[in-house]
Amino acid sequence: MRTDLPQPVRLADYRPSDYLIDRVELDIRLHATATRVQSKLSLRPNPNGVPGAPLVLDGDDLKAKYVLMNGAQLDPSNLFLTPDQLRIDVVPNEPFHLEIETEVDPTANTRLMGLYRSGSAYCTQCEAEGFRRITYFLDRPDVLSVYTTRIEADFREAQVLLGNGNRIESGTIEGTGRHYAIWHDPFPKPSYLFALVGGILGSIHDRFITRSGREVALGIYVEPGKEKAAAYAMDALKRSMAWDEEVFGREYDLDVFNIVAVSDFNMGAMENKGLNIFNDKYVLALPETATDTDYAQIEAVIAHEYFHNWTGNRITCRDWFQLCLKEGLTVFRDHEFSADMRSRAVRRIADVRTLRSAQFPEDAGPLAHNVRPDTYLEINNFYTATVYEKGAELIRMLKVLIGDEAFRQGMDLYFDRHDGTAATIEDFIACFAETAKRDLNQFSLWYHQSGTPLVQVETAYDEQAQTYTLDLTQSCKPTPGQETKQPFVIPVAFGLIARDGTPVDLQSSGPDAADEKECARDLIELTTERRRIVFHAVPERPVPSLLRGFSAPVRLETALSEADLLTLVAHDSDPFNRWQAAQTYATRQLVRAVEVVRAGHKPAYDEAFISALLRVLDQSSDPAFTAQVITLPGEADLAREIGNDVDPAAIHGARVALRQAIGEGLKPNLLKIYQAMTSEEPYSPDAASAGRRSLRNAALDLFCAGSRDEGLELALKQFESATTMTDKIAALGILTQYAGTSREKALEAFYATHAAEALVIDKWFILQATIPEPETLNRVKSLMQHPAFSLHNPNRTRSLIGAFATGNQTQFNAADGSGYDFLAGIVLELDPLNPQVAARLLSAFRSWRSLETGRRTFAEAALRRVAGVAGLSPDVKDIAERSLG
Ligand code: B3K
Ligand code: ZN
Repeated sequence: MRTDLPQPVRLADYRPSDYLIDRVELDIRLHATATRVQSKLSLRPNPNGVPGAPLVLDGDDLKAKYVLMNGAQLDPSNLFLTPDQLRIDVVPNEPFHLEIETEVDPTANTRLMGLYRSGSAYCTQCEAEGFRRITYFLDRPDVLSVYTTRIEADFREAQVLLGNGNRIESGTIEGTGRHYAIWHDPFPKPSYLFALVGGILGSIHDRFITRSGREVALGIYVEPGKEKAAAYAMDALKRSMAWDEEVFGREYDLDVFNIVAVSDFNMGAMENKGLNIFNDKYVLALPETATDTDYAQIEAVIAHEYFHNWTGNRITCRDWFQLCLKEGLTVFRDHEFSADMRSRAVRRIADVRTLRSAQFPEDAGPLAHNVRPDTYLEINNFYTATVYEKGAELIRMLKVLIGDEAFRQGMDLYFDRHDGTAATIEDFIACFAETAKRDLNQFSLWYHQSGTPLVQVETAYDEQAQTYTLDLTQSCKPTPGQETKQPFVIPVAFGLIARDGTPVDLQSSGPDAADEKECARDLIELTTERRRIVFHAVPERPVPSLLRGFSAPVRLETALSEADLLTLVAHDSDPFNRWQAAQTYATRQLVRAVEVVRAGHKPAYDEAFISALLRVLDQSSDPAFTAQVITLPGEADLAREIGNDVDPAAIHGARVALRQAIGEGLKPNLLKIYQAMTSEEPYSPDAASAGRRSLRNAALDLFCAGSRDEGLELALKQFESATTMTDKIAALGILTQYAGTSREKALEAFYATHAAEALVIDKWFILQATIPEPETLNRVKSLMQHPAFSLHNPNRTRSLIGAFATGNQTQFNAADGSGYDFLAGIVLELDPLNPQVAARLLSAFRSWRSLETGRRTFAEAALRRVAGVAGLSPDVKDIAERSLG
């Protein structure tokens, strides 16, 4: 436990390390409670550092056995050792060696950082600052070293021994029952990419021939008996490797690429060089245990970690402020990969949904921060949707602004110029400024200013002059530490649509000279606070389609009429905006309905919207897309839209009523779609088949909302006969939303069938935690006592507690504050065990200021209760204090 108060780290204070470590030789003898780590370091003074500076190595909770410099003991007056630091004041001004032995206890490591155990296996997690929990080191990303790692273990405990790079030797140690393997990674890397695994594991193997003809041996290691469930991950890996060669010209560089799936993992996965370690949720999939969404996520996470080999590993970050350099870019790359593997339009909609639900609230609340932060107390709290998802949007925007060709050239230049180094965002942007021959200073503001810009658009049609005018304005609310902002460069992709639904030819509509460039590219660059664009020779008032493809991460406000929105739903050539127009329409109705519900009345819904949905259903040619269109904005989306004085119960009531109206209005059509989308074919996880299942289940869900008894009967039938987890969990999800004996029976039956599959039981936890009824809190509390639950396991904790806090708007935000109290209590209980997961849970309070007064008061009290506890981890303390602001 750290006793010192955490000090803020500032980007402005960055200094190169005074020392560099060229080579690291590790000898790690695995033992359940007393693992010995011998580390031999080849150091030298950094020519860019301060000559004669003391050598300060980072540690975290370490026990040192001995320290030798150039083979000799150090004078005790020259060596300062604590669990958190090793300092040598007088250091030779030439290359030298340091040998350190530490002892660590992987079994007692509940934080899952450093060396720990997942089940009986040994594994590591070093990003961001976990390597210092294994040995003393210059644990910072700009110190790159070549590692050789010898791993030794009892053969009965760990038959498989894996490390970074290529295996160069292995053998047994006579008469001891122990064996060893030596791994060598020729690519210099920062310590956060170090990894090892030891355990009894099953595996599947394959190979990939790179485009230059090199053979790479691929292995995926899983719990014995689960090998079959790794086949899809292997397939996704090979497709990722081929895609990165084809689209980014990036080839894999080692002879082996291994992935290990473990059950205890703080996040999704980790891109350690040549040895990715994964949360098994993102590896294991069989049709009867994983949903289509699981398959899509596995594909995306496998790709993401693989893509890090170039964006993250070959070129790493100079310091942790540059996190988005590898994360935003790699998310962008995995989004592009998924778009190429599946339907681009449907992926874009899904990615924007995620951005809006995870990142927009961050940007609108007390935890708002820059995509590239300039200060942090605990870096683990900055692995956020802002760094990842908004970071990815900035790359996408850059590509829109400079065009595909200059973008690809800029990427090539970046890879050439910075390979083997630790780079910054400035280094990255400079490459594109060069290839696009364009000043990107204003674009860089996106990295330095937090908050979601608001773009407001007014339109005017002058029939006499036959002109059409767009007036665009941008603004951005203050965020913590940033009262005012400079205007952003905002690319607004657009088109105009005539009333008959045909696109208006922008070239021939004779734009003002100043706007010609915009019309040629179908792109308005909004670089100032206001901008006016006038189109000439426009024979009738058109409907504008703005921000096509969600060309910038902004909020858009237009004064489009309901009729305009319906024109877009029916005719926009941009599928994203067709979907968006339907969402906007539904959002407007729902926001109005919330007021009606709050006033104690029953809201009415307009028939035009329901008829528009009917046309979408009837003309459905892409089921996955149609499913997105008929899925209403969620309760959290509406809360975000409303923005202040939020009453989650009224939002829920309004949404239930609209769903009911749609279900009733479209009853025969929904049933028809449900039947048409039923398939007898054997399961395939491909996008088209998954799309049919998603439309079928979305239709069933709405059907139930309108015709409860008939719907529940269908759902029960589907639940009982389903052969895929997608259909089974969708049916159970519907049954769970309606109180009654069929719910409890179905939940019991589901548990009985899947009790042995922890990842499936997670789904069972999620469904129960998100029931929008007052009894749910008690249900969650008693599920915490269930033998399948453990606060020690992050997946279980996220499924039960996390789902309650972020997926159950009415009950987490119960008017009596009980949900807030509960979460505060859990965070305090979890903090000593696993501060990273505890801090993540606590961030569920991030929108507390937008609640109505009663709830706001309770939420604030719960946050204060947490903040007031002595001995909090830096992780939880940081989130609690920033949330209170
Ligand atoms: N780079 C890791 C995240 C590490 C999180 C440390 N708290 C996974 C990823 O983004 O690929
Ligand atoms: Zn990543």
